[in-house]
Amino acid sequence: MTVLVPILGDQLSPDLASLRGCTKEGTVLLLMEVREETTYVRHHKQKIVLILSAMRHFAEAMRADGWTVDYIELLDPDNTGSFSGEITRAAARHNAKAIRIVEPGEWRVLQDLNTLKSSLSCRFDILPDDRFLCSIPQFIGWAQGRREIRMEYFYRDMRRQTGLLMDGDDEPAGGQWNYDAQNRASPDDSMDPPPTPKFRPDAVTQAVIALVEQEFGDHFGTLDSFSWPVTASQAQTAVDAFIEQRLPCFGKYQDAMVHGEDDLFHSLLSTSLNLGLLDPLAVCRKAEAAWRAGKAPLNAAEGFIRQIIGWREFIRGMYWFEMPELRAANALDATRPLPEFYWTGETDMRCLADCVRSTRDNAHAHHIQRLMVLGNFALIAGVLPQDLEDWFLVVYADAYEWVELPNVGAMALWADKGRLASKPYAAGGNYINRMSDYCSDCRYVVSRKTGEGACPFNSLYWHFMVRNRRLLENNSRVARVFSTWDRMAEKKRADYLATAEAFLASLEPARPGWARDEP
Ligand code: FAD
Ligand code: DLZ
Ligand code: SF4
Repeated sequence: MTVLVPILGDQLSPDLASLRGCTKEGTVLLLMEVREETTYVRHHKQKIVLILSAMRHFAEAMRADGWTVDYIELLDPDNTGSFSGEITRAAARHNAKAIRIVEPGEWRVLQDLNTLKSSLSCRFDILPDDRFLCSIPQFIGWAQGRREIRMEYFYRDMRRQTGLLMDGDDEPAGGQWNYDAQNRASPDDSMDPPPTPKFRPDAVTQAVIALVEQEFGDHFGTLDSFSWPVTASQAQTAVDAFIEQRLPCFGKYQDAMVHGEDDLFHSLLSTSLNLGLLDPLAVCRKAEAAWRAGKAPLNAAEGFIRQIIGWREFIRGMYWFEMPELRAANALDATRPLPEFYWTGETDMRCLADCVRSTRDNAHAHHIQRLMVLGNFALIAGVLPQDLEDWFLVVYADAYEWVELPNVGAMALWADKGRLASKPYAAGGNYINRMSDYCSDCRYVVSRKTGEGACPFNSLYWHFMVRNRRLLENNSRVARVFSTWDRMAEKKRADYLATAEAFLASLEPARPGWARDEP
């Protein structure tokens, strides 16, 4: 009689709660490559390679450490194609007296596991995922009953809880909790981002690449440049390179965008954090140590740590707090289908074309590209949230619903009516021009507001505000926008709206089948 410990593809951590207290002799670890997960959306090819290769490497490492691992490959003829089917089969195969699993990252999978639990006769424990610093009940306790749920206050509690960047129990290092005001520099000539480490595919990854080309060859994205860390030790190499070479400028240029420069000073650690190859707290402690040793400024270390113990934890808490309603949320009644250029990159808008190119080639785009270019465009063009959510879930190697959905639905599209973000992140071309070098070579003219050749972001911004006036004009952070609109000459207002409408009419909707298989 054994204990069966199923480990999901984003739970690749040797100190999982489900393994604690288990003996190597009496335990079987179960890893499952299943079609339900590889195809519930048509993931970017690099995302599937990353997850399956990391799973295979993790299984090897656990075997080498003395654990018994039952690994179900995708093409195993007996593979039932689902977590439930494979756990049921394995429970019988190993005569399991108990099953222990860490709670999954996604609501959809938790529903399936709860159904499975009620159908199996052996003991079935679903344990909290304590790789996150804030448990789901702790977050819900914090959020429930608050008038405003804001990341900043949550983040301060996480600083106190972890002791990161604290002077004593209650004082933030340097006297301020947040140095964001120093983190908004535009790109400039002195910027010289060092190359990020690239991890060339080994034999295991190459076998998975061949498998993915064979089974999912028509999914979005290219595989030529696959170089993500697929083991914990590669991920550590990436952390060390980041802390030493890029952390010092991370804060300052956090919001900058440069055509063809895909990584800048970002860490590129999200794929490893989300797979479980890295411990978030350990990564933050390294960043803090770099600051304390005088190797990185405080605004950089604080900015980076805030992304992880603030935003990442907050987003995960909000997911479980708001599901399942968040998946259907559409507070702004947006109905436009996602434009085809999100998949093809074929658009004259240089900012969007570059972001889609990076997404296709790397299964990655950095935060400000996701929020202020890809998200902002969809927001002001009125794209249906569920279309954009599917796109984001497909295209990024770090995308799981727990992190994608609150970022896209709530942060970028304000579909939750501001429960997560106090105002919509809507912006015209000026913002993109200030933070990037995109506009100088664009077919559109960023300073032109209306008519032929005008940057589409400019008129769409006003079209969005006017469309949503009823909901937004009572928001104190947006209200003055409407005073500006009301003071504009009538002709100018009409030109804005007509320019936006002509542009919207020219958008080609995405053909069906990019994100999900057609029924
Ligand atoms: P860095 O800029 O180096 O930041 C460091 C770390 O902070 C990241 O690795 C990540 O773990 C964390 N982080 C920063 N911001 C966020 C955030 N808003 N939410 C959660 N974690 C954060 N991140 C994902 O991991 N998966 C997603 O599917 C995802 N979808 C997004 C969709 C939109 C519309 C937006 C605006 C953001 C999204 N993010 C997502 C957050 C962020 O863009 C990525 O985490 C980041 O770009 C990953 O690159 P990096 O590791 O170089 O990050
Ligand atoms: C995303 C993904 C993919 C593409 N494939 C698998 C897989 O074959 N086996 C697996 O265990 N996990 C996979 N995953 C990750 C799961 O979708 C993820 O673990 C759940 O959605 C819970 O977050
Ligand atoms: Fe994007 Fe407008 Fe700038 Fe062109 S001009 S790159 S469309 S913001």
